[in-house]
Parts: sequence; C-alpha cells; structure tokens
Amino acid sequence: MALRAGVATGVVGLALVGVTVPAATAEDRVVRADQAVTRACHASLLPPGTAGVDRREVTSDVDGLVQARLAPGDGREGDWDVAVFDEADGAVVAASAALRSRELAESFVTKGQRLVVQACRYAGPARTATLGVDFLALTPRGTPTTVERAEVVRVETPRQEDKDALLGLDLDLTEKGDATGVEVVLAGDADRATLRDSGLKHTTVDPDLSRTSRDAAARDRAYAARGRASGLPSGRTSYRHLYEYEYELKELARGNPRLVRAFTLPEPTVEGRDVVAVEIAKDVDNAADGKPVNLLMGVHHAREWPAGEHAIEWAHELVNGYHRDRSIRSQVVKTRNIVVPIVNADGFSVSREAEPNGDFARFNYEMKRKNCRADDSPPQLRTGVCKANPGGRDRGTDPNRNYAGFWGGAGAGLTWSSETFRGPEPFSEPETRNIRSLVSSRAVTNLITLHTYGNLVLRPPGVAAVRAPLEEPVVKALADRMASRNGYDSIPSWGLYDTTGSTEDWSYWATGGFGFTFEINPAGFHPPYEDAVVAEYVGAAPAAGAGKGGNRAAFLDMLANAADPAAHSTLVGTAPHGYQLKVHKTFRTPTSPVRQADGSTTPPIQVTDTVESRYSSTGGRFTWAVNPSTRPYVAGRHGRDPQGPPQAAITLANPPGVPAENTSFPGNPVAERIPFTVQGPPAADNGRFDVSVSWTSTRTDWDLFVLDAAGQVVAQSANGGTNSERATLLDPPVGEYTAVLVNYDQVDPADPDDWTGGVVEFAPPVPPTYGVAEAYTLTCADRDGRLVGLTDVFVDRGETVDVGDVCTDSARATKQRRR
Ligand code: 0X9
Ligand code: ZN
Repeated sequence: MALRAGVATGVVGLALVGVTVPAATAEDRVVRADQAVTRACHASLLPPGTAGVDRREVTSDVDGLVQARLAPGDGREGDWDVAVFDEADGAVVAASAALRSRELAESFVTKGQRLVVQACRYAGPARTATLGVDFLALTPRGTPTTVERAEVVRVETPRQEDKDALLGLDLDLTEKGDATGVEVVLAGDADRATLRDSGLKHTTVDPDLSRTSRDAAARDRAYAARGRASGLPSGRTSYRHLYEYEYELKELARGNPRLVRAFTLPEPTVEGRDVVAVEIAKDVDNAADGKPVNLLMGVHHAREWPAGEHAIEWAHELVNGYHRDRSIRSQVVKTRNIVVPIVNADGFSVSREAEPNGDFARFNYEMKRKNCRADDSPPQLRTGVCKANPGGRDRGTDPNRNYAGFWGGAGAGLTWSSETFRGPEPFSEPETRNIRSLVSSRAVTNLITLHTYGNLVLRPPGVAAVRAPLEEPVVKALADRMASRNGYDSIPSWGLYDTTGSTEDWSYWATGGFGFTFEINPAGFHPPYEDAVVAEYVGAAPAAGAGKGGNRAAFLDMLANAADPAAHSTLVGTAPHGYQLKVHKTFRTPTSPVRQADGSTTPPIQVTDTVESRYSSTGGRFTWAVNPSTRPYVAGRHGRDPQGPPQAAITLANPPGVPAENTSFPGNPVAERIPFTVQGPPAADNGRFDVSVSWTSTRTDWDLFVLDAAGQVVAQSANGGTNSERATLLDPPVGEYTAVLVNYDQVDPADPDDWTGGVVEFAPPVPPTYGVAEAYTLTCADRDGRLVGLTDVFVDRGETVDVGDVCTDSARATKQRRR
C-alpha cells in the first residue's frame, strides 16, 4: 500500500520549508510485525513479507526532506527502528535506530523520488508501532546562491586585551593556538571585514577551507573504498551516521548482556530524538555497586565528528579488552564506564546528513556547531526543521556554554545567532540537562569530553579570572600524563581564550570529579578519517601521539586513574543485605555576573545542584567510591606563598641604532637583543614578570619577544596599531632571558621612531586561599525503604572514611530505636 503525501506551502518570510499535512489514514500509520528480529533496519531493503519488518511505499512530491517518525503503538514500548530507502537502487536515504520506539529518520529527497519506508521490530513485546511520514519542501530561497570563500587565519592575541577584543568580535574561534594567538574561521567577506576593522594582527593558515574540506571528503571515500579494516577496535573506516551509532551501541549491549547496558538519557532533544549511551561494567545492571564511574562523551558540537568516533571506539576497546586483554580487564572490573558518543544528536544529524561541501555559509549545514533550539531565534526564523530552516546553521544554543559553571561570563555569546550562544539560562538545553543528570546521580569520578580541534588536553578553569583550583597540581599531573600519550599540549582551558558555561567548569567545580576537554587533531573539525580518527586514536603517524599510544593510551590512563582509590574518595563500613545507602548534597553555586547585551551585568544566578551516589548493600563490609565531599568551587584556590620579595625592576637599555625592518621574525633573526636575569629564593621569588616597551607613533610597530636560555619564545607581544608592547610570563623559572625587539614597521624610516622605556617588572606569587569543608549527608534505608540511618560525612580526595555500621549505629538509627 502506498501512502499519499501532501504539501502545504505555508511559507513565511525567508522560510525554507513548508510544513506538510500528514496524509495517511490511521490504518496506514500502524506498522505491525508478529516477530522481533535483531537486525540492522538500515542495512538493506528487505522483500515484502520478511519476518520482523513492515513497509510503506511513498513518493516524494517535493524537493526537500523526508521525515519518518516512529512512536510506540498501543502503549507498549518495545524497540522498533526505521529506515528509508531509495526504491530504485536500494540505497539507504535516512534511518533511526535508538533504543525504544521513538525514532526520527530524516534526510534529503528529490521530487518524484520513490521511497520505501521500512519499519523493523528489533526487540521487545510491541507488535505494532505508529509511523508518520512527512515531506517538507525547500523553497527556491532555500538553495544558497552565493558561496563565499571560507578561510582559517591565526589571530595574534598576546595580551588579555587582545583576547577580549577577539571574543568581542563574536567570530568562529577554534581551539587551535597557544598563549599568544588562536586560529579563527572566517566564513566569508563579512567576517573578513570584521577582523580587518578590529586591527588585530592575523595571518592566513588555510586560504580555502572549503577546498580542504572537499579534499578531505574525497580522501575519506578512497580510504573506505579500500575495503580493509582499520586499526581501530571496531575496524571502522568511515564516519558513522547517527543511526549507526545508535545501532552499534545496542548491538554491543545485546552481544554482551552482563557487561554492557545500553540506555537512553532522560530527555529527548528538541527535535524529539532519543540520546543513546552505554554503560560497561562487570555485572553492569548493578549500578549501585560502589565502583567509581569513568565517563567519556563526544559531540557537544555538531561538526566535530571525530569526537563521537573516538568515544564509540573506546566503548569497543573496553569490551574487546575485557574479553581479551588482562590489563584492560583488571581495570574494567574495578570501574564503571559510561560512553555517550553523541551528546548533541540533533546537531550531529544536521551536520552529518548535509552536503559535504565544506563552506561555512549560513545555509550550509555541514559546519553547524550548536544544537537545534529555535525558541530564541527571531519569530520569523523559528519555522522549519533544523536541517532546513530560515535561520540556517545559526539556529541553536552552544551546549558547551550552557552548563552552570561560571555561566553568563566571558567567552559566550548573548544572541541567538552567536556560534557560542549561551542559551537563555543555565541548563536551558536538553543536552546539558542530560549530562547534568548523569553526573549528578552517579559517582562520576573521571570525565573527558571530546572536541575538535587543536591538539590540546584542557583542564579547568575555562576563564582565567577564576584561578586554578586548590588541587591544581594533581589535576595538572593527570592532564600532563594523558598529554604524554596523545602528544597534545596540556594547558588550562583559559589558555587560548576565556569561556564560561563549559562542561567541566560545571562538573569539576560542583562535584570534584576530574574533568578534561580533549581537542582532537591539529587541523579541522572533521578531517580525513584515517588521520583524525584512526591515527589519533591508535597513536600512528601523522598524529602527534604517534609512537606514544595516542588517545587510546590517554583514555587508558584516565581509566587507571578512575580505578585508583588515591584519586577519588572512599567510604567503608557495614550494612545489612538489601539496605540502600545514599550520600547526597544539595548546594547553591553562583554563576558569573550575567553579561547583558548593553554591556551591563546583572547579579549572578544562584544555581541549585543536588549530587548523589547510591550503594546497594550485599551484606557485611562495603567499599564505596565517591567524589570528595567538598566541592572544588569552595575548597580554595591554588597559589604559592612567597619565599622572598619580588625582584627589583630591571631597566632594558636600548642599544644604539635601529635594526632593519623585519616582518618575519624568527625566520628572519634581525632584531635587538637585551639579556636579563631572573633570580630565585631566597634573594627573590617571582610570581610573574612583565616586559614592556613603548614608542611614539601608533603607526610604528615594534614587536616584543622573550626568549629563555634555550632560545625558546616564552612570552611575546606583537600587536599592530599600538605604541607599546607588554609580554608576560607567569611563574618564571630562574635563569637567563633575552628580550628581543623586532622593528616590524616604521611610520617614517628616514626618521626612526625608536623604542624606549624598556623595563622588566616583577610581581610576587599569589598565595593559596583556603575555603570551607562540606559534608555529604549519608542515609541508610532498610528493605522497606524506611530511613534507618543518617549521618554527615566529610571525606577528602584520596581519603578512606569508615562510617561504621551506619544503618544501625547512626544518630538517626539510635533515635528510631528509642521510639
Ligand atoms: O569552545 C569550546 O567549547 C571548546 N573548543 S571548540 O573548538 N571544540 O569549540 C573549548 C572550550 C574550552 N576552551 C577555552 N576555555 N578556551
Ligand atoms: Zn567543540
């Protein structure tokens, strides 16, 4: 039987799609199968009458999108999947394979294209499901006309003012860079003009990003066409689609029932997709067994496809390793591992299903970053589905600016169209609420959130003004160890520029679970699979982790850290069999003062969190891994007590003459060099030095570099349009340094505008601060759920606290007995 599909053309303003009227009868909409068959619905179009499937033939009467949705039929859940095929060649057009029967398969079709919608009963008791098929027309205006050249430039941001100025431009910043500059995507001429007008110095890194992206896509086709397995745990050779992630996770669970549990995160996305995850642990269903939880996540950002690949490969790694590798097995049995490959399922589907042409125009969706929230778009741009809407890829909130940690501060966009739009309030998005719920309800002692790109291991905080946490040395040591495997730079998140509202700036500061961001690969949001996924994962050339173990080894280090009681906190005691123990804590944390569009700020929002962990007693003594009871936010800040006074200022004498103009230092070494010495305790103890110089005309340009004794640049300041430079080094090691002054440009070479006032100024180290200690509330409930024990517990990182016989010997238990 064929469904009719009609199109209503309710096109508003610039709207790209008309919403269709579902034309099928109620009868047409029920798909039925008497038998469940565990198969990939998207793998092939099966003949009519095949067990476990039902099908509908439809013809698209639009150039636009097809949407096939499933919902549970007659109230029973079960697991049905759906796939749409081209009838002529049998190729899969769209599919969806989440864990329940709530599916959305959506992709592009042409007018007159004959399609078969195949519904598959994968598992469970539901004999029926409800199918809806819609066609959405793209209006002519939906086709982008002008394709502009997208490029990557490096913008020099040596000083905090430059970083702030760059953030103020609201351009598409990457995470590739260093302390003095960052790579930025210019989507087209408007962005080019914005940057030019800012006066920030920049150089081209990739003049034609679209071409690079198209070349990458071509390499991907060739790599997959070889038909040989890669060195990845799964053997995979190409970027997965969303439905492949979904299907693979549930197959992993089906094939390893006691080891792997696939689950759906609490909230569907704004487009109605289920978000799928797996938990991997020995006796996986007993979640309250007291083991520490290690969480790996990918794809907060839609276009960052390698992030999802690395995450799902890690799931395969753990499963393969559990069966075949003694050392991995020994770590898996001590931990619980949760993997959420695609946090932003809507955005990923938009990016992954788009035409891979690599340009960053508003109506090209491959490079979409954010989620699909439309509520904050102007009313006329709220129509249409995310894959084809009048706001284009500008629609949405940046999930990595929407967490409560320091939300509302620097480095986040205030308007709907910003690439870093923070959303209307902390946790306004289903994606961030999903992760919040996971992290708040389990003892997530270790977390990595995967992004691309920049070859970085980032640790909190994301904003410099917050200062490092009191336990910075242990956090840094873990980050450094992982960075020694993947060859990335290990730096604080704020190193390139400030951000607020990112994942671990909530999770770490609120729960004490270690949290890091990896920025995978040196160049590109989803570069060739062979490089950005295979090589980066296994540690092979051309990855920076070649020969060092790659991300695989970095993830194994994180797993080992999760398994190590010295890295989290432990409660021990005794409890009768079947009794339920719980630690919980409710607290309020202020966001940043909330920046407003007019430049003012409003007071911080107080965000209430409840974190908890449960232990289900098996009788007798227990060992229960938890996070420290004091959250890092209140524990204090890292610092150092001065071991002596700061060193006295040093004047830098300007040598006679002016060096020749030089625009290519250090390639061209011509410059003036003035040595100076940094002293150490007890004579001096320096927390930082600042080297500064000035001159007369803002149209003259001197650049300043500071080299250490080995000739490495350790600080620099190289601005245009100013008449001064200031280079800063924090915690400068004792030793010999050289200030290098490069004559970049003279307003009048005949009458040189020489630099003057050269000085090195020293400041003392900032001492640590110590905050307050916080306790958990520990409760015990008996088999009937009655509260029989209640006590406060203070526990530090690395500490084991014996809570004794908490179910029979706590204050509450005593009170109960007296009654
Ligand atoms: O901006 C982000 O959310 C992350 N970079 S990405 O290019 N993948 O979008 C990094 C966030 C943390 N970094 C900084 N504080 N700079
Ligand atoms: Zn990202």
